[in-house]
Amino acid sequence: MAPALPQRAACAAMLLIMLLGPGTAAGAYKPRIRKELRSLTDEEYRSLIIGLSTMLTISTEAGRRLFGPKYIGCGERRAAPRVQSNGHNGPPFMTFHRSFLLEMEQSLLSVGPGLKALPYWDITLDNPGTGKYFGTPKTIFSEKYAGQNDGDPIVGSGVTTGVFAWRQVNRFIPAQWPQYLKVYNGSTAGFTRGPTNTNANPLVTRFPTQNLVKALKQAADQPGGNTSLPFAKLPKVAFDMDYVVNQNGQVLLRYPVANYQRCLDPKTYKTWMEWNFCLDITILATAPKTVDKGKYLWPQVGTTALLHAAPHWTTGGVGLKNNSIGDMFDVSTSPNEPLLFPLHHANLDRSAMMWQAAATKQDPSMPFKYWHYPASKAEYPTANDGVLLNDVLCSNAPFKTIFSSPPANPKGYTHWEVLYYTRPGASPYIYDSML
Ligand SMILES: [Cu+2]
Repeated sequence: MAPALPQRAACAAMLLIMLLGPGTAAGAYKPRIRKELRSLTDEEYRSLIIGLSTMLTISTEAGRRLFGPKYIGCGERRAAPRVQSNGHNGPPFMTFHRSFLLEMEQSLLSVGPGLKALPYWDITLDNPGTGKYFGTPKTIFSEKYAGQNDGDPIVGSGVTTGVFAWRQVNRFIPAQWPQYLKVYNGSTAGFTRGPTNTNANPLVTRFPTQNLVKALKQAADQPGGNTSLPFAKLPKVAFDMDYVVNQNGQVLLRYPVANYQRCLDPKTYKTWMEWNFCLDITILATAPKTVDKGKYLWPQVGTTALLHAAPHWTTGGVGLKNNSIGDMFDVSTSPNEPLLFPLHHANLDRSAMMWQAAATKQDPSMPFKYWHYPASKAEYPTANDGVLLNDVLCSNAPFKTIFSSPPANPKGYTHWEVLYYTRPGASPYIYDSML
């Protein structure tokens, strides 16, 4: 299919920039450098927490008067309406999260200029046994950072440790969300959680990871797997969970460096979707029939495709009854975990950016092909509405201000624009591991 006109113009501009070099076309190229959480200076970390706390308490309107037009309060920052607008389960996973994080980063920087860029959380540094910070005061599961991996059983697995200890999830107030009511009405328990999440704990919740292991084993023991779990339909996934049990009897999922690195190889994972399949087991489960799903699971490292899921699962967990799930496990509203959510997804974006850079080095025409991001249903038959290359990203709650140029379509940026504006050599930010 011929690209849409704005896309052709963008291709021409991209060609010019590649020929001249980014520095020649638009002045010296100085992207923000995103660092690992534990590499932040004390001042940067303080600014991050002040920024997050401010965004959780001050509305967009009030915040813009104080901090300028890039500020965004938690009401708009929450993912739910956007998730209902197709930010998951297919090609848009990373264009959505990249945009979401960029919007958040710009807001954080406007609140706390001591922060230079959004940090990321490298889960492999906390990997039980081999992670550099595992068992040290610098582990993310410490008082300084996110608190314990499992919540406190005395308060129904609520989070009572870490920098955001005792934080409450907002109740859903329809009058606060008039523009989104068609797609989002809060949880059945009346909180800003996913529509089917019955968790009634007002505290941010982290159910024990051992519940999850139990639930997955039960699913695996059922004939044909548990059909309510999309990933359980995948061959041999249900379930070779890779975990250890610590001296307190807590289950900790493992995610070693080799798994993270595997997804970066453009020789094995040649296209945008192949990288996605490596990263995310749910995307793999919803892939078209023609995709050889086993390629991404076996005989390779079985849990590679849990790079997205593992931190959600181990910190969110499940309640084992009535579809009650922990906040980080809730696909609609996991930003209720103010530190873990953005930093984990920045780590996924880091993988995407490194893969894109490696794929471009191998084949310099990749940016012109948008890394083979699907542009039509013929290319990706299981695509939902709004997720193809030229579609407006999250049309129910679109992104309109994340780049310095306005969107070509006044309704909001499209997936190709996100890929275009964040391409190697032009993105407003990169990661320290790319230097
Ligand atoms: Cu996620």
